[in-house]
Amino acid sequence: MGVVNVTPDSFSDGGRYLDHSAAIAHGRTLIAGGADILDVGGESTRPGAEPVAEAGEIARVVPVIGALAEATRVSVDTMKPAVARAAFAAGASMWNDVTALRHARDSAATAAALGCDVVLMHMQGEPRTMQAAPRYDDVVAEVAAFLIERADAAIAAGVARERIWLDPGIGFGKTMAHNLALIAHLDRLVALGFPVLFGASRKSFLGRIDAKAAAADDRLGGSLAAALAAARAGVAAVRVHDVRETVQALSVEAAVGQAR
Ligand code: HH2
Repeated sequence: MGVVNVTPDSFSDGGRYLDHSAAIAHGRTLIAGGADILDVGGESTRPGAEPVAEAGEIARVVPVIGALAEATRVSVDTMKPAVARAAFAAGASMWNDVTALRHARDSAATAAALGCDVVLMHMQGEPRTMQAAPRYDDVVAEVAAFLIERADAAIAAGVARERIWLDPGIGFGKTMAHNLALIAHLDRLVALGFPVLFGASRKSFLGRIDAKAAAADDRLGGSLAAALAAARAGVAAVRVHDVRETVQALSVEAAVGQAR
């Protein structure tokens, strides 16, 4: 899954693709690089990000989705049901919700009505404050329990079980130790029986492991290492900024696996 951020403030590429034609061109580059899905978002969820009004978010993503959905499968990265509905009308077929359908009272009913694949992501707290003091007794068990609870809630609201994806939400209300524990035990989330989406691309904990990677776009090596670890654990998809490089790394990993 390739990331297309139509935002001024995303943590690694904010402002680069705010212009619709730049975002569409970037999406086409990611498709050429081997992306199977494009995740188009119009609101940053980085720590401290300012919320975006519904109409503004729709105006950012809908023209981009309309152009890219002709070429590939498109997911919309939004917490707002109205944005998801507009994205679907424009051709999206997957809803990536970092709030796991908790943002609005009609989130789950909207996902059920759209009949779409839906990604339920774990987050402790909310984007503005989530990195202030994340706390868990057992991060892997708590994330797994949360995701199962949200999957059950979605199913109770009418979302088909086979439409549900789970995501540990790397970096969303988590310290470096929490992120590493989740990556080390991703197999326990895969064992829950839903496809798992995993996103560590360019995230700040990679820059804590390698102090020379202070800038987000200096974190390609770490992003690839995390994607490979996730692939080995059996995730269904990795959400990345650097599609071409990730496809190459995953292809080599798969080729080595076949030679065993
Ligand atoms: N990470 C980001 C945004 N959306 N969705 C899912 N399901 N999983 C993730 O790990 C995830 C996500 C953060 O990355 P990015 O979109 O590049 O940054 P920003 O939120 O600043 O736009």
